[in-house]
Order: sequence, then C-alpha cells, then structure tokens
Amino acid sequence: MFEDLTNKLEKTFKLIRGQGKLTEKNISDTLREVRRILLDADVNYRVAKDFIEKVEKKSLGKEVLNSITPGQLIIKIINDELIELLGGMTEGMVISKQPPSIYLISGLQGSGKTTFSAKLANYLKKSSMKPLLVACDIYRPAAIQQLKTLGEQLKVSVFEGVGDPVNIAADAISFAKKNNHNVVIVDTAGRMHIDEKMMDEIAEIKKTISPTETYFVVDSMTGQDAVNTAKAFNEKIDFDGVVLTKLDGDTKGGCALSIRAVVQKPIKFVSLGEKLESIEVFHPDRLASRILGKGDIVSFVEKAQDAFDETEAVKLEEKIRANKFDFEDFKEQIKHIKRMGSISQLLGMIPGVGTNLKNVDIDEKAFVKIEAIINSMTKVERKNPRVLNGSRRKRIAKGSGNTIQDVNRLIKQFEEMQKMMKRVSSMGMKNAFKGSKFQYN
Ligand SMILES: Nc1nc2c(ncn2[C@@H]2O[C@H](COP(=O)(O)OP(=O)(O)OP(=O)(O)O)[C@@H](O)[C@H]2O)c(=O)[nH]1
Ligand SMILES: [Mg+2]
Repeated sequence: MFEDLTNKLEKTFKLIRGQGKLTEKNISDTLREVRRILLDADVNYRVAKDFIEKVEKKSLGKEVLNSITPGQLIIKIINDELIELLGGMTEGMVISKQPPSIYLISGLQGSGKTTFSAKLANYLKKSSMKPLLVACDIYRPAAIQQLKTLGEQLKVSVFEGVGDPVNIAADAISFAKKNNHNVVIVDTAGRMHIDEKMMDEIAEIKKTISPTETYFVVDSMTGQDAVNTAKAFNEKIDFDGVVLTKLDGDTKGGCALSIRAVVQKPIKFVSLGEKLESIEVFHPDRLASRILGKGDIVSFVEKAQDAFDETEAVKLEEKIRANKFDFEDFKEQIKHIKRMGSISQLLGMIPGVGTNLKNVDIDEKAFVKIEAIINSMTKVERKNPRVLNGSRRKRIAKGSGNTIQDVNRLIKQFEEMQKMMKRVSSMGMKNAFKGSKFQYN
C-alpha cells in the first residue's frame, strides 16, 4: 500500500533523522521535498499546501530547533499532522439502538459497492449480527445474481423484491423486521454523478428508509477524480462516511490522503482485496504509521486473532510472553497466516519489514519454501533458533534445496517476528483491543 510514497518519505527522513542540529533553511528544504512527494502521490494541491504550512509552523518553533533530536521531532510532527489529515480519531460504524440498523451503500459504477456490501455483511455476521443484503441494482442485468452468489457464499440472506429500487428498499426493511434481521445493507446501482436521475433515486431511497448511515464507496485507484465526485455526491445526498476500496492495488495514496479534508466526512472502512475477509475499520493513526514506514502492529494482531481460535491464541500468547516462540510454532502459525490474507500485505504491517522486503518476491509459494526450510531443521534447532550458526545454515540450505540466502532471510524474518511479538505482548494484547468496536446512536 502506497509503497512509492512511503519509500520517498523514508529517503527524505533519513537525511534529517540523525542530524544533531537543523537550521530553518534545512527544515524548509525538507518540507518542500515532502510537499513535492505528496503532490507526486496525487494529493490535492490545497490539501498538500495546508498540510505543509501546519507542519512548518510547528517545526520552526524553538522547541524543534533547540531539541537534541530535531529530525525525529519533525517526523513526529508530520506523523501527528498526518493523523489529523486522515481524520484524527477512529470513527467506527454507528449501530442503531433500535434494530434494524440500516446501511445505504452508494458510489460510482464499479467502485466496489457490491463487494463491499458483502464484506460488511460478513464482518457484521462475525460480530453475531444477522444481516440482510438488499439488491437495489435493477439496472445491470447480472447485478442481482452477483449479490445472490455472494450471499450464498457467506450464508447471508439476500432480498430481491419487485418494483423500483425505492419500493424494494422499503419492502426489505419490513421483511427484515418480520424476520429478525438486525442489520440491513442496501446495495444500489452504480451511477455517475452527472446522472441526475440516478442521483435523485438514491436521495429518494435515503429519504424513504432513513438509514442509520449512508456510505459512499470510492475506488482509491481513481485519485483526485474520486475526491471531486465524492464532494459532488455529498452535496446531493449528505452521506455519513467514505469507504475506500482497492487499497491493495497500485494506488498512489492521493485519494486516501485528500478525501477527508476535501469532503469533510470520515473514512469509515477500507477494502484491500477481492477476498471477502479483506475489509478493515479505518484507523487514521494506523494508516499514518503505515505511510511513514512504521508498520501497523495492531491490525496485524487483529487479523491474527480472526484467524486463530481462542484456545490456540491463549496458548500462543503464553509462549510469546515467556519469550518461547520458536520455529515449531512458526511452522504451525504459517497455517493460520495463510488464512489471514496475502503475505506481502501482512509483512507491510510489520514495522521496518514492509519496505525492506519490497523487492523480495513474496508470493504464496514462499510458504512452501519456508516450510521446507523449517522441515530441514533438527528439533533442537527449531526449539532454539539461536544455535543456527553458519555451518548449520549451510546444511539446512542444502537439505531443503534452497540457497543459504534463503535460509538467512527466513531466520531474519523470524527474528523480526519475534521482536514484534515481544512488543505486542509488552503492550498487553488485551489492552490493545479495549473498547467497543461500534458506536451506538
Ligand atoms: N483488488 C480489489 N478489487 C476489488 C476491491 N473491491 C472490489 N473489487 C473488484 O472491483 C470490481 C467491481 O466491484 P463491484 O463490487 O462489482 O463494484 P460495484 O460498485 O458494485 O459495481 P457496479 O454495481 O457495476 O456499479 C470487481 O471485479 C471486484 O472484484 C478491492 O478492495 N480490491
Ligand atoms: Mg454493484
């Protein structure tokens, strides 16, 4: 995610990080460079300008110039401002105290509405809710079937209905009430903002069903265009939150970084792939951390929690606490990791690992390699990786049909993972997940 942006920022920060003293001039030069990087990433011009002005104002304060680590202080200021730019606090989804909670999903053609509707249903089902998906796209012939197929996959009911989309939506709400669905997700037809008729239709659906929240789904690959359309849409239907999709693609980051500031509505969810599990609640601080190359530990652990069953998780937590996580466990965990999603996405969440491993070709086949290497270790080596000296590594490489570099790389990854786990456990895994996932209105 946003690799290019992260790499360029890291390069710039490297120049100032270690410096014992900074002058007003090299602060200005650095920030000019950051501004250029933001514009390259397709961040809205005004947004980039305001951002740099804010950072500059804080950076030129006496505190920074007199600090013993001025470079790091500036990076911290950038981090804080980035969090602000992305919305500050996490704004979870709002759940209605009086069920059903209703979510109206709007957006441009092909932005990912139907996929997101299914993902949201899956996400809420995992939180013990009983969602109903509603097919209001009666215009594209295959649209209803698409939602039905997704519903079957997830074992979530799909409401088809008859008549125009406004009627279907209204009928779906009555159906949900009768059948104890406490969540209704209304998937609508794709539209172009210039299409007044379609805009009026969604405004009419909104008026009729009074959704708990209306989301606007944005394809993050479409950059500033998406931001401008979101603005136009918001003026018409006054939505509650933005959903950013396709963040797994080769997106530059401009859309994600500008949309909150331009539209003045929070980003609520992000979608990172075609798999139905690839949905995350949006956390400004975590994205800022990823953009600045610092990884995203908390999301990593959350994903892990989803993939593990609870007793296994408790066992693992004990091992981590006791600092006894070894290659045996690692091998066992690979099974779970496979369930967690794409490995390169996961590695991107580990501090310092994401960009370092950028050029390493990490595909799912890498697991086969990892498993072969671990299988070539003796039990003693697996239990106590510290004994893995040069000659043992050579033997393992030969035995598993890999190069010594492969073995070294795996051991390094393993050590990173151990370090990360230690950090998480010192944070207190349970404390990391305090608080409710939802807000109630
Ligand atoms: N890589 C990736 N692809 C996605 C994501 N979300 C959706 N897609 C793909 O994007 C395409 C369009 O997704 P849909 O969910 O059908 O989009 P839509 O907004 O419902 O489209 P219309 O109903 O035609 O307006 C599909 O091929 C999806 O698989 C995502 O987060 N990442
Ligand atoms: Mg659709």
